[in-house]
Amino acid sequence: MELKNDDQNFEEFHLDQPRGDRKKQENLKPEHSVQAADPMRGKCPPLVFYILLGVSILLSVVVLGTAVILFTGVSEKTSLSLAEPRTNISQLEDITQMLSKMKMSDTDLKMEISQLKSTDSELFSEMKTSGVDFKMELSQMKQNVSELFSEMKTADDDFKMEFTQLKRKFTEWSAKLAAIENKFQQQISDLQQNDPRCTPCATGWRYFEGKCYQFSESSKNWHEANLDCFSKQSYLIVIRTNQQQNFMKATIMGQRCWIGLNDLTVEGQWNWVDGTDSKATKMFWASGEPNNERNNEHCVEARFDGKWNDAPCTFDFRWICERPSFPCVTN
Ligand SMILES: [Ca+2]
Ligand SMILES: [Ca+2]
Repeated sequence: MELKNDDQNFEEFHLDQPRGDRKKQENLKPEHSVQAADPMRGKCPPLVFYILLGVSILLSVVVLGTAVILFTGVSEKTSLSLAEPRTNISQLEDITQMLSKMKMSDTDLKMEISQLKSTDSELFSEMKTSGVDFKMELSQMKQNVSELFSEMKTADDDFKMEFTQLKRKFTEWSAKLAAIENKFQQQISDLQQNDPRCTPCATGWRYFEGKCYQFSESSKNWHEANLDCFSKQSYLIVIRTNQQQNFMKATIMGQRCWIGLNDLTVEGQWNWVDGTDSKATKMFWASGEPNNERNNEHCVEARFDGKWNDAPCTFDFRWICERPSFPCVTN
């Protein structure tokens, strides 16, 4: 009751006061009244205020930080979203430039390929032309060589034929000459056989059964030996009897000598140089002879043992010349 009264008095007091005074009074009233009612109430308001203020500041900081973060995120997103188109445009421009360069390179490449094709075609054409020319030249050369070989073969055949004919004629003439000389010498011998001044053979010749023989001191081929005998009015020895064969064998004393037998005219057909028929005389061939080895043995030699062997006419042997004896030759 006392409080109520005090309030009422207080109200009355304020009603009686001017407004300005009343505010002063109002401001002063709680202090005085609280202090008067509860001495602890004067200390609480500042603490709450500070707490509230701190909370408010904290909230403000949180809100502000959140806003800043959100704003930053949005800004970044915005900046990124703005930068992407620029990057894409730049990349697109780069791709466009690359495509343009590739197109130019492709055009250049096509031109080079075209030039290469043209060059290749020209080169192939030139090679083809050269190949045709070369084939023609080669064909012409082959033909020339073939003609040359043909001419050489013809010339060789003609030469061989002429040589064979000459040899045959030579042999025939040799035989005829020897036969004539033999006959002539025989006639002389018959006319002068009783002359005591005569000797059968000239100096250097050996007499045997009506014939004179000379043995060479050197070696020559068959044709040279045959010519040597002709130059001495004689011929290569003609062996007609066993006695002549033994005389020849004993005289040569193991040396190989040409005799006047050959098959130069016809292979296998043996002829004596004086025309004596070989079929009418005895032959003294060595065992296995004549064998015409390598188809090149056409002249006959007397071997070391006196047996006969057909041999190449180009071999060099000694030789024996034969001629009829001269009953009336004076030394
Ligand atoms: Ca022969
Ligand atoms: Ca032989």
